[in-house]
Amino acid sequence: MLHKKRLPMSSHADAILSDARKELGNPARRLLGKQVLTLGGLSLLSGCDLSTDSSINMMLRTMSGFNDQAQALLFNPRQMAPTYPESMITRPFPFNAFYGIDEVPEVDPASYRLQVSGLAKGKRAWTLAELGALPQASQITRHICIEGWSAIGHWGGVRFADFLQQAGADLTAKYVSLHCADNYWTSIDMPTALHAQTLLTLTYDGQLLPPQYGFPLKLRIPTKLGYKNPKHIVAISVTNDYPGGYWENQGYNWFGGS
Ligand SMILES: Nc1nc2c(c(=O)[nH]1)N[C@H]1C(S)=C(S)[C@@H](COP(=O)(O)O)O[C@H]1N2
Ligand SMILES: [Mo]
Repeated sequence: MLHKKRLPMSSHADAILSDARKELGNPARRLLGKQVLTLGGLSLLSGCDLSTDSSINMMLRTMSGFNDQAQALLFNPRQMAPTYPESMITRPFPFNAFYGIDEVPEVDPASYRLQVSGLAKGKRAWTLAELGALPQASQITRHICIEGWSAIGHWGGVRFADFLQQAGADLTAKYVSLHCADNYWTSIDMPTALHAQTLLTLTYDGQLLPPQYGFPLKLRIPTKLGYKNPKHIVAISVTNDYPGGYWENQGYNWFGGS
């Protein structure tokens, strides 16, 4: 059963996960009425404290086996990702991209514009100064990469919900796609875009976002896996047509989190 008593983790993790897998193989209705799981909830279920490499890997393997529909049923988009004290920030924070650190794109802040297109009234370009002038928020959350590592970081910026509102986005649209200076792209559903912890970040650890972590703009979504946290964003599009993504089109699960 999914919500069997929580057992001391490590030794029972395998058995609990295999139960969870069987559960997912059953008709979707069996999942309804059961405890709604988040990434954090799944980590408890799997006995993973999200800090042990082997248990993270195990959890991620299980997660990537879930199809989008099963995840949509299991994960509650209103659930909050855990936050952490400053003392737990991972230093140095890891770099990751589909290329090496020496190929990080250089974006000129003066000529930079964030282009908004699609189902939005305010189809316009935003300067960094304009984004910096919007109300700012910050978070210390855990970034989880499907490749099997996680790290806690400190990001600051504009709540994406506020930005979308300011940009005149149609908040009833299905998707928001995000396009990056390195030609990476990903897309998210509107409930995730509007989630209180989804942050259009301009800073890392109180400093301007460093190049390797996504200068000048990274969308931080702590309820999603790393590949759904695009760096170097240059264009945002609001759409009802499924936009896919760089890794998603190569088989990574589109839902990618809670
Ligand atoms: N533009 C862009 N964004 C990206 C990626 C990328 O290759 N290009 N990789 C993703 C993946 S898989 C991860 S784990 C995180 C890594 O972010 P970090 O370098 O800040 O740790 O960026 C995500 N966003
Ligand atoms: Mo990743």
